[in-house]
Amino acid sequence: MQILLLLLAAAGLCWGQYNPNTVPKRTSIVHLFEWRWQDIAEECERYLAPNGFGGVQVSPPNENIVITNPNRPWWERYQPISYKICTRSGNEEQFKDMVKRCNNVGVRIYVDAVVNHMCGAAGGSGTHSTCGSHFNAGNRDFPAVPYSGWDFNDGKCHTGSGEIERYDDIYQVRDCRLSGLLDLALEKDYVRSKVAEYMNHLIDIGVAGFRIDAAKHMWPGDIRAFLDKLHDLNTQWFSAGTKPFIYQEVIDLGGEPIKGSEYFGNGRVTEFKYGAKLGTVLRKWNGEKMAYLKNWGEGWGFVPSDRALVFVDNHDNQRGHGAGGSSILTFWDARLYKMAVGFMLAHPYGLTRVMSSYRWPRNFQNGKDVNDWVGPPSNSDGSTKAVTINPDTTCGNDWVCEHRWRQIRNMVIFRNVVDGEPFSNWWDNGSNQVAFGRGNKGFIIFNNDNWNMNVNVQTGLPAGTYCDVISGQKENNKCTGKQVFVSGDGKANFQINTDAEDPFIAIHVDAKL
Ligand code: QV4
Ligand code: CA
Repeated sequence: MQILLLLLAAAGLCWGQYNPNTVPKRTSIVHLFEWRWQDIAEECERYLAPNGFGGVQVSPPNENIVITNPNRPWWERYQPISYKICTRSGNEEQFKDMVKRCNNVGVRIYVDAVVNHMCGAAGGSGTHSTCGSHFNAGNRDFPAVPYSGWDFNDGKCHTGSGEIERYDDIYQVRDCRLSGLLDLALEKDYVRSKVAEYMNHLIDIGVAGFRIDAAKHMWPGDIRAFLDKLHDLNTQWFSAGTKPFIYQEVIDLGGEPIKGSEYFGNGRVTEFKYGAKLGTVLRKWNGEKMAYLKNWGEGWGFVPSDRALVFVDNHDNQRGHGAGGSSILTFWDARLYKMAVGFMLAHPYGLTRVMSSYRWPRNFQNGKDVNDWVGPPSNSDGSTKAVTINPDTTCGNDWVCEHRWRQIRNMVIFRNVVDGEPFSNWWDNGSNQVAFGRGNKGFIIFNNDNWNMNVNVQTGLPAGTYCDVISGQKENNKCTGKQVFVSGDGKANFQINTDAEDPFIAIHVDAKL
């Protein structure tokens, strides 16, 4: 095996960067957006490990600008000031404690690496930063890194504004400022080395990989260059020679010259078509219907499954930023959202990421949410509120905790149980009643039509009585929700009325009485 790894590594095919480095049979990651490190550490121990989550994507841990107008927007964390581990989520000691405690229970940490840029050109000068580091955006001066004017792309960008003005020009997309953010000169070895130094610091602490923010705005070769400088993962938790998992944020809905496939050499890419299309199908827009999901995955023009990071919504498009548009389903659309997440977690395509959000006071004016900037639940001093857990296991303090919703948590477990099993026994009614199995381990069925469903279908499962893990689960060898009887020939009867709380049923062999 070692020889094979060496050969693969030598051939530059070090496959490690496509592999999330999760412990076996943990197949999903969760984005605990804006959570504090101490809350994530606790969640790893009390919830994520016991329920089979593979890892956590955390918000950018490096020092960012402090913006007071609007008041502490969530997106200030996408405006770096330095690579010090120091934000509203916590300091370096708290970050280290989180990584250790999560790794010790087999839950990995993936860092959102914002390395294409620093703060906005209009960020001003002073110490309005989360660690008090001085900077001067006007002079491109970031002494806490250090970066100076030499380390930015100003001279390389040929648009009048210095910003990206058109996405059909691959040069300005990479070498000009995204929304006015000072664009780093990643063709310089010095800049590549500073980025790698930051990422290596995190790798040595014990993280398992990285989301590469705004990857579309960096040349694939420049990303490759700093990735090649990265250490192998910390052998306290990973076998020697393990590469960091890499997934790159490349928004490619088609129609632009820049494609996700350009970035495959570095790692996986975010497949934004996934959430946009699934939302359209479940909303039955544009004549879409669930029967068309029979060839879901590469059949819909998505990137290959082993290069895809998939999600129903993300922190941008759940609030109208980034890409996906109005079809994106979020926790605000709870009933359809659970169906979408359930479908995603049951289907074999891609590496799945579950979103975990906070509520904010949406305020639509002329179709736009004027409060899309509102940051995490916070105290009067601006500090982020703790995640409190209610007696019914939901979260308080306006943390939504979608990952704790029974239907979603149980489907994370479903995905683990069926891992490696083929997509099988597809059935549909030609409209919005569909079903499919995963080998002989699991089966799911949906009724998204506006009439009741009562059908007998082939599940592929061994005979027996199964607990539906959507309306309940198996507890003390009893079903707390619906039961499904699979007969000797693998067939079962499913009845789903349109007024069901959740119009879908899922069963698997670990939920069998
Ligand atoms: C504005 C004007 C600029 C002007 C500037 C002056 O747009 O023209 O020059 O003021 O300072 C915030 C503000 C934005 C402001 C910018 C710079 O919203 O109005 O520019 O700061 O001051 C997040 C938010 C952005 C936010 C940014 C930085 O979504 O609104 O900008 O953080 O704080 C594309 C990319 C994709 C990107 C997506 C949002 O291809 O990579 O847009 N997604 C990622 C992250 C996202 C983040 C960034 C990239 C930037 O997921 O959360 O943007 O790191 O599709
Ligand atoms: Ca760039």
